Amino acid sequence: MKAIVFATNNKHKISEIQAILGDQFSIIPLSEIGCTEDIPETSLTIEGNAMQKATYVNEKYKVDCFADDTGLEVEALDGQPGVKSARYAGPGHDFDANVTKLLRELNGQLSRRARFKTVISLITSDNEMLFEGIINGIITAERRGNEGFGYDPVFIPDGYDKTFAEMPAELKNSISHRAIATRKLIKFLKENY
Ligand code: ITT
Repeated sequence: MKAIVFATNNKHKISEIQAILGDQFSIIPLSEIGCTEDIPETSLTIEGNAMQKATYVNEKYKVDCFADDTGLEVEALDGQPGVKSARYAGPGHDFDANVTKLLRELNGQLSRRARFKTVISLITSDNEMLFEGIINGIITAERRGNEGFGYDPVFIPDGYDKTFAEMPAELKNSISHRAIATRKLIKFLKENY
């Protein structure tokens, strides 16, 4: 089976993307190439951060790799937290504090519409590519469910009545922002890698 480095420190992303890749490609984690440091994410856009993470690993470790940058864009908050989704409530990547802040900011707002956007950047010796996945939905008033991670307990995708955290992982992994972007990555890798 072909293998490629996934430039992430987020274990949830690794298990979701490996589940979507199935037995077509396997992921080499950063620990296996000796990359244990925090990768800089200083861009003002999701696309820029995805490319920054993949470029960092490609240049420093001389490996083909891909990275995922994801943001939750909330209509009533002018697209926030967006590119700052991981650090919305402050540095430290605290999922729970981020969700608490989001629910507080949305208190009393008329629109609860939001979307998840994932951009996957791929860098190989022959190509630099971006693949996007977007899913629209609404933010609930309270947390619901224990599956998934991050903002999953408060996001209901359009066409469903459960949050991502109330769904079995197989369902989230078949419809999510990350699933849409990953399927585009798989198609490209199958044809070009
Ligand atoms: P990397 O090492 O890949 O950068 P990260 O956790 O810092 O991992 P991001 O910069 O892409 O990831 O930050 C996005 C944040 O948005 C992440 O910390 C989660 O809180 C949230 N998030 C990302 N994907 C999500 C998903 O599928 N469901 C719910 N929340 C998600």
